[in-house]
Order: sequence, then C-alpha cells, then structure tokens
Amino acid sequence: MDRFRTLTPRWKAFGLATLLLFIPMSDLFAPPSGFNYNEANVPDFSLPDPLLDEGGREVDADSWRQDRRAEIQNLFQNHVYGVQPPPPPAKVASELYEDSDNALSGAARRKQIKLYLTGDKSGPSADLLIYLPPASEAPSPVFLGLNFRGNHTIADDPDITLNQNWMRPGDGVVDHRATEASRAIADSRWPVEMIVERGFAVATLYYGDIDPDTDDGFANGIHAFFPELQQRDDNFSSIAAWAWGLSRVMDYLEQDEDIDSERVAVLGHSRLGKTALWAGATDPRFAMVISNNSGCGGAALSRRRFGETVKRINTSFPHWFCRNHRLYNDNEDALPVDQHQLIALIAPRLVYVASAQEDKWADPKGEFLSLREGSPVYRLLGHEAIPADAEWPASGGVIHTEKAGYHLRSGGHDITAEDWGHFLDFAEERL
Ligand code: GTR
Repeated sequence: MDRFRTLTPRWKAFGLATLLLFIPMSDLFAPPSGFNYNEANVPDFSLPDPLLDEGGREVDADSWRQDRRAEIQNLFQNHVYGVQPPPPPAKVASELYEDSDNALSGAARRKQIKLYLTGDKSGPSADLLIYLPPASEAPSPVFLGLNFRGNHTIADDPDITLNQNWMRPGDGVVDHRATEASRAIADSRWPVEMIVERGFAVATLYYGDIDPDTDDGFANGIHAFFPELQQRDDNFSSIAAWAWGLSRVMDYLEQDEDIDSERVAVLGHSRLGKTALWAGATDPRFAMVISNNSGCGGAALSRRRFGETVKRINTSFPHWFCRNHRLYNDNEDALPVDQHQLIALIAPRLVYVASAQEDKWADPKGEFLSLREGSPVYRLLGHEAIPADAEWPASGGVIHTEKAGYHLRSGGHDITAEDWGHFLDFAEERL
C-alpha cells in the first residue's frame, strides 16, 4: 500500500484501470452479502393505506388536507425521523461574501453566501454556493441539494471556498479535513454548465456544515443548540437536522431576488435523497422533490426487506433516524407507516424518484413501488402521479406524468449527468 502511495497520480490511475479490467462488472456493484436480493424472497406484506385514517375511516380530499396528512407526518416524526426544532424566530441571517458574473469561463454567475442557521451571527453557519444562468434578468428556478464533501468538490472552480469542517474519510480528506486535493472530485455529480444552460440555478451546501455525519451523541453541529430535543425516543435525528437545514436555506432563497422561490426543487442522492424527501414532506414551500437512489429510509418500501434493511441501517448509522425507529428492526410489519406515505406527503407537488439498475442495496423496484403506492393521494387531490397499473420499467425506462417522474438508469449507485438530464426534462415542462 505504501508503494502505491508513492506513485505519481498518472501511474496510480493506470494501475487502478488495469486492476478494474480484471474485476467482473457484476462484482464492482456487488452489494453487502447476507441480505435479500432475490425478488422471489420478498415476503408477503400489506401496506398501510394512506387513505384510511387511524380510526379506519376513509379519507376524502378535505379530510386529507385537514387531518390525515398531519396524522401521517406525525407518524413519520414519531417513528422514523424524529422531531425538528421550530423555525428560528429571527429568520436566517445571510452575508453575500462573493459574487462573480464570470464563473466557469463565463458560463455562469457564482454567488457564495454565509448563512447563519439560527438567525444569530454568533451561532452555527453554513456556506451556500449558487451558480446562476449568466446575465439572467428574471429570477431563476433552482435545484437545491446538499453535497457530501464540501462545495469545493462540486465544480472545477478554484474560487469556491475550501470547506474547513469535519468530514468522513475519503479522497482528499486528511484527518477529517478537506485538502486542495479534493477540489472537483464530485463534479460528475453536479453538471453545473448543463443546468445553467437550461435556465436553472443550482444551490448547494455541505451537509456537515449543518451536522457532522457521525454518531457523536448529537454534541455538535446544529444539534448542540437543541439538547432538550435529544432526551426522548422521537429525538432530533441527523436526517431531521439536514432536512431542517434545507428549510433554512429555503428561508434565505425567499429573500434572494435572483431566485424564483416558488420554483425550488429540493434534491439529494442516497442518504441526502432520504433527507430531500423528508425536507419536501415537512416543508410545503418546496415545489418539487427529487430522490436519487435514496433506498432504505428514503423512497424504498421498508416492508420489502430487499437489500438494506431497517435493522442494518439503524445499526450502521444509529444517528440517522430517531431511537423509536429501532423498534422496527426485524419488525417492519409493525411500522405504522411505510415509505409510500412519505411520497403521499408531497402531494400534490411534483415528485421525482430516480433509481439505478445495479443499485440493489437501495431496492430500485421498491423505490418505484412506493412512488406508485403513494399516488392514490395525488388522484384524491385531482392529479395524476403514477397510474395504479403502471409496471416497474426496464432499465433505461422513463415515466413522466403530470406530477411524478421516475427513471431507471443502467449502472450503479450514483447521480450522473444522465440523471440530471431527466430531472431537467421534467422540470422544464412542469416546474
Ligand atoms: C450506505 C447506506 C445507504 C446510503 C448510502 C449513501 O452506506 O447503507 O442507505 O444512504 O450509504 O448515503 O451513500
């Protein structure tokens, strides 16, 4: 290993490429063993009906809006994601510290903003990076998403502030801090030029600015400001914290004249896709919600127990969900909700679920089914999402309807320019 470290980057790349030639494609995407990846072994289950309330009464459009929607949101809060603090009384404070209309060789305008999440300049802050279509006169619709490794990783742009906060280990991270070597490592996930060229802005911030992604007893990040929300079994989890942070960004976007805050699509990949869904469910200001490969605890139905399970996710990441969620380890049928009801909470707003064929760990079929099984609520409210008789499409398949989008990309767990192409096609027509 030490020898490998001393090689030049070019030799490293050559070595890795040669190694990859000898690994079969199927092994590259191989998910953890000991879990079910066979459709025939998915157990029988029945899903809780979003249109029957807790007392077993049928719900109509009025009672959905008045009672049932809140009932389901509370169930998710109590049993899955935990509570969130209320919005701070003083709205988020912000400082635009950089603005250039000549970013990415003139392809975009770039703004960098410090957001004070509790509205208090001595409190916690996050760095928001926004790319806008150049010379746009009208406010732009925007895709807002958290990123995994700092804003400086999303584009080949030396003027992006290098993140200083704690990070999980990985490329270009030394002693849990980003280094210059991590610039642009995630640029394939954020095709900024393509997005702004199609008239959309893109806004992003590092999720660890809100809460470091580690099981640390909720002692830091935004959690440190709300210790009283931890002494309970529906405690303020990390996913709830990241979602709460997205709502604070929305508070800011409502004040930014370059942004059309009625047209904000909140999106996320993987754990950040779970987060985008919960943010969309809890904050109706998001006009569109996009889950990319969000899997267990995101778009995938928990009762299918295909790929990652409730027990596994609560064991590997005890801080992501609230403590009550552990009651459902190996006990999914007892959950009072399943993830199709998370989709239902987004109705009648736009919702998009993207899956990848080889991403078995995330249960791509289960992601589709929860979108379809959440759709009766759209129909109740007079709209179409995914028709009840729609089948899971084959790899490469795309379904776009009035209110819902789904596609199944070939390949593995990732968010790519191809995924973005579909999001843009959908948003261009409907957002
Ligand atoms: C995995 C986890 C998934 C997914 C993923 C990610 O380890 O099991 O649920 O969230 O991490 O966020 O990249």
